[in-house]
Amino acid sequence: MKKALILGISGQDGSYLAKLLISMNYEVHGVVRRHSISENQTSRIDEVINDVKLHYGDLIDMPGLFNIIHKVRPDEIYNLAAMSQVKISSEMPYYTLQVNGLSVVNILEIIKNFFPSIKFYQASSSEMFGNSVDDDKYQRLTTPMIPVSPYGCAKLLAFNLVRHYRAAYNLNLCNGVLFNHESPYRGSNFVTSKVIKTAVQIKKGFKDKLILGNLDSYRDWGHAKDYVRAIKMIVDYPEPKDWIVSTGKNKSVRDMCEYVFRKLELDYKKYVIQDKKFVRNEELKFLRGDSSETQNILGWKPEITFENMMDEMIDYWLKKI
Ligand code: NAP
Ligand code: F7E
Repeated sequence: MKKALILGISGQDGSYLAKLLISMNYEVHGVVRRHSISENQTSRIDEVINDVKLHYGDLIDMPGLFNIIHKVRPDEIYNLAAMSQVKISSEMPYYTLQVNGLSVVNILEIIKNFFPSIKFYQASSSEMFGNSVDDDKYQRLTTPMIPVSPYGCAKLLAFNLVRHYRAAYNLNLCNGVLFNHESPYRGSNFVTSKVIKTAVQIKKGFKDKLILGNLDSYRDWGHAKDYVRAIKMIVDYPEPKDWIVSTGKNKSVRDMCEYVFRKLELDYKKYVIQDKKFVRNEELKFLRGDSSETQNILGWKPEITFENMMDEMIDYWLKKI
């Protein structure tokens, strides 16, 4: 039985990945942080709680991580843990750099010095590109990476560390550069969940407006379930390297609002207002990834459409509220 250690198992992607690995007969271990409300530690993994082994830890606690890795002896480590909200990263830049960037060197040092056979996956992000776009209006691995947030800067540090340790020490390390991906488990301070949750509250009469920031930024939105399938295929590929995971299609925040409100038989123009409180200091305006190499070599392709994903999230919030 292979063993996997998921850092960030309680997050959106961690919970989908845990389910996938359990279905593949893995012994799944995960690191959770201590919360004062203990239910919050595991609310997204309640369904599989008896099938995973949890360990308390934190990415910035290197001795703690060493002890977990030493005890578990995983075949694979998936680093999905991060302070993952881009706007909040401007409010806590130092912490974001520590968790999302510097902590990765701790894990890489542990692997290099003690467990060099471990396969390591790093959750890299399209936020690393900033506003760079190729002439054909796609981002790919060769597109310059000029991040526009502390989050993006930290992810770029980790991305480069992984690339460097792989080349310098011949380790089995890979980066998945994933574009935005959503699901019913998406935190409600990310724009898709925020829009859907608030639109449902408006529909049910609990709210009368939705306050947003920039409506004209474009995102390449896929489904987390499809993207964790790609993560596993990346780790299983015999040669460790870096990959783009995206749908290749994008929409504006405005298009997304229009779709969600229309589905609920509402006109978004009557409810959506803008406030600079939600506008970013430096906006990333346009993301659309070229994942053709990933699709051609790994045989991965996204299966869930944007519309099906939105409908699933709308149903989820209609039942929850
Ligand atoms: P998420 O829902 O915010 O989950 C993040 C996970 O990291 C949570 O389990 C969180 O634990 C944990 N975490 C945060 N700080 C930690 C720390 N200091 N020590 C240990 N664990 C910590 O994020 P996600 O959407 O699943 O994304 C997974 C990864 O992919 C992240 O690294 C994210 O930056 C990256 N990524 C995401 C996207 C996307 O669109 N979703 C795209 C590209 C890259 P708590 O529950 O305790 O907070
Ligand atoms: O914003 C705009 C906002 O917070 C999307 C993370 O998973 O993907 C995610 O980062 C867009 C931005 O995601 C609001 O300005 C407008 O243009 O849902 P988001 P993100 O910043 O793209 C990347 C790939 C990651 O790696 C990250 O971890 O929506 N927007 N009004 C708003 N966004 C939010 N959150 N709230 C608003 O009110």
